[in-house]
Amino acid sequence: MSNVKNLQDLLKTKPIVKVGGAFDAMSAKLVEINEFDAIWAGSFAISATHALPDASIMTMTEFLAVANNMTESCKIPVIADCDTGFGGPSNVSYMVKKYESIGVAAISIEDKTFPKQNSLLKGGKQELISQKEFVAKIIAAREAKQNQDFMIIARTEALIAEMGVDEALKRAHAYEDAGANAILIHSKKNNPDEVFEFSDKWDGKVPLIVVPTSYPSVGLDELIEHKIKMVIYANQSLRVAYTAMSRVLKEINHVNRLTEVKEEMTSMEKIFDLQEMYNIKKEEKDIETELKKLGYIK
Ligand code: SPV
Ligand code: MG
Repeated sequence: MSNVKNLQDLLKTKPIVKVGGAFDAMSAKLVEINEFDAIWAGSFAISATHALPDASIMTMTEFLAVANNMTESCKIPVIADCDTGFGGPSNVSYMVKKYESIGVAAISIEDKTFPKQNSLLKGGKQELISQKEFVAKIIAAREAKQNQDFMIIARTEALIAEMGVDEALKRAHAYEDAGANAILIHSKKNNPDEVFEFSDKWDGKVPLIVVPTSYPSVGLDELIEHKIKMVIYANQSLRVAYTAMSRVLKEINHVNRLTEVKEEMTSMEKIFDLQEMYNIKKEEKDIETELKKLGYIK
């Protein structure tokens, strides 16, 4: 089954679809190994791993290459965070073709101005383009996709821009009418109240998605109760990688010998498994057998 179909089926059959954030092929594989339903290729985490701001600095081609590494190494669906769509409707059209061709199951675009700044940045610039301009981008995305199951996620930043729940609902309805297959409603509040006000009033047909980074005490049960169909744990893997790496590097730099390091480290065996190192050994054996058959090796 294609991943595109797979994601749609998960949304239909599961009470809530759980998506883990990743920033490269290894973190994406860890999301898969730890049994999430799908992978979020987030612009914040990917920018951070390039030591760059999450502010439309990296190009589409750079983000695409990271997503491609994920789709090549994982079986579960990849959802690509495509920020504002890298320009106007024509850019969105080109972007959808590119992302669909590498096997991504869904793209997410948001209704902010380009260049955007991370939604949770203190004092960040959070300005929206007009509803009409964003509807034009969704139409372009809808027209560009080849597989009807490929998902266009429309993310409204109306709450992030402090424009209120009514504006968010008005935009979400317009985005659904234009062809969006899901709505991502984002919030920077430290409680889920405005998100739940939105979801309780939502009477559209397409599923709702949330990213509870700023309100982490919300329960999965509460999300389900309030009609949320997908939850994205966008950046926790990145943040724990930062903590673990900093901790062990600090220790290594202060010890005389490596055995003094207390930090728990993954064995090389586990990494060999992840990178399928033993496939190389098997391939070598197969080639050797062939070479023997052909008389090159006695
Ligand atoms: C991301 O993970 O890149 C997101 C979510 O877009 S947020 O960082 O909250 O904007
Ligand atoms: Mg992002």
